[in-house]
Amino acid sequence: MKEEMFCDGVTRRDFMKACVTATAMMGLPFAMHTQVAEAVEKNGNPAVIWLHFQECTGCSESLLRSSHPTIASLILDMISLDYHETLMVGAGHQAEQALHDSMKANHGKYILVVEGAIPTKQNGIFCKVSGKTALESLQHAAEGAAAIISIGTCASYGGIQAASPNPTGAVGVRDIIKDKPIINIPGCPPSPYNFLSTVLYYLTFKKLPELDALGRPKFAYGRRIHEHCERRPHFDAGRFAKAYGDPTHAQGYCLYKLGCKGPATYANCSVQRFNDVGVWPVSIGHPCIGCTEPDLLFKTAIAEKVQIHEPTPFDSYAPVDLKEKGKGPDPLTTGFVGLAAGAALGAGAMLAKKLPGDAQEGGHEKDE
Ligand code: FSX
Ligand code: SF4
Ligand code: F3S
Repeated sequence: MKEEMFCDGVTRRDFMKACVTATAMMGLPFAMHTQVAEAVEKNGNPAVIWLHFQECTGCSESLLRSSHPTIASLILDMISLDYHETLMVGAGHQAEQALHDSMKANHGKYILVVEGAIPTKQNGIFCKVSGKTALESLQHAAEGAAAIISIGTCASYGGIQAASPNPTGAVGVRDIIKDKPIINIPGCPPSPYNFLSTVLYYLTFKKLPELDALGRPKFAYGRRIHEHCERRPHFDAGRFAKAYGDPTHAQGYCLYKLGCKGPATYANCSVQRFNDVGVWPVSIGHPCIGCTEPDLLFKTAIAEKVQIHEPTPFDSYAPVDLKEKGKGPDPLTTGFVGLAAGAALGAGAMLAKKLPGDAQEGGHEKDE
């Protein structure tokens, strides 16, 4: 029997699965996934204008490379993407006309998505598209926007362009636009699911999700990576990887001593994972570099250890099986457990308290 399609390349079944995942991610009761799906069908197709400034286009790439269901197909079918410099077929005057027409026709209603940082030194001459500086384009497009989504760390806080000595004076959208609702979806690149869930939330409830002090949706950035990392049992047991490629690393030990910023990084990478193949940086052996945090990414060395403040307990207690290294608790299960409740403060947290600074070299560590 031929499967019913939601849109080109996405079956209705995949669409419903995406709604269930997004509903869980947003921390909503399971039963609400039908409301989310209905809202998409009823309120879908808001006009979206997507501007690119100083960046690597990895945010768009991350979105386009996702599959099962093709998140890009889903998003592109849910919204009316009127202007996106790297995806649109039109170029030159034709593209500029599309931008102008959409901004005029949808004034006050369109969602502005910004990818990339905005240079501000010397009146922003370091980034120009169609004769206008990024600064001018952003200010102009923001005027008629209902809300702005800063996708990626560059648009959120300046990203790599803002790394010292920040020669172009690169900043994020929130440093420039002060009179519009702005949602930051940081990550370098960010999870496409966080973008999808934010758009779904907006379509369903006609308002922004609850944001933290850095403008990030709490449903995606409300917990530290360290609270739901599959290597956490190793951390709690004092087993740390000492060098890349050595037996401690190969056995999947905790990456804290290699500089993992998970204890200070708010994100859902270990729960949602990337590329639909269940991986994320820590699962493939690289320490988290804190790419969702303005004070960590490009501000601290990869090997630099973070201080652990307010130690929090691990959110699930999956067993550590050294024969199956890297295969931690099921991401969705971890997510649900994480959403449900925090566990009691345990021995791991007490150990964590002793780790900052030189104390982490103490007697808890095991060398096996
Ligand atoms: Fe920045 Fe987007 Fe990093 Fe790149 O374009 S968040 S450099 S992965 O992808 O803006
Ligand atoms: Fe996971 Fe990093 Fe925390 Fe270790 S320090 S448990 S690798 S998040
Ligand atoms: Fe970034 Fe750390 Fe996640 S580096 S992708 S926040 S694991």
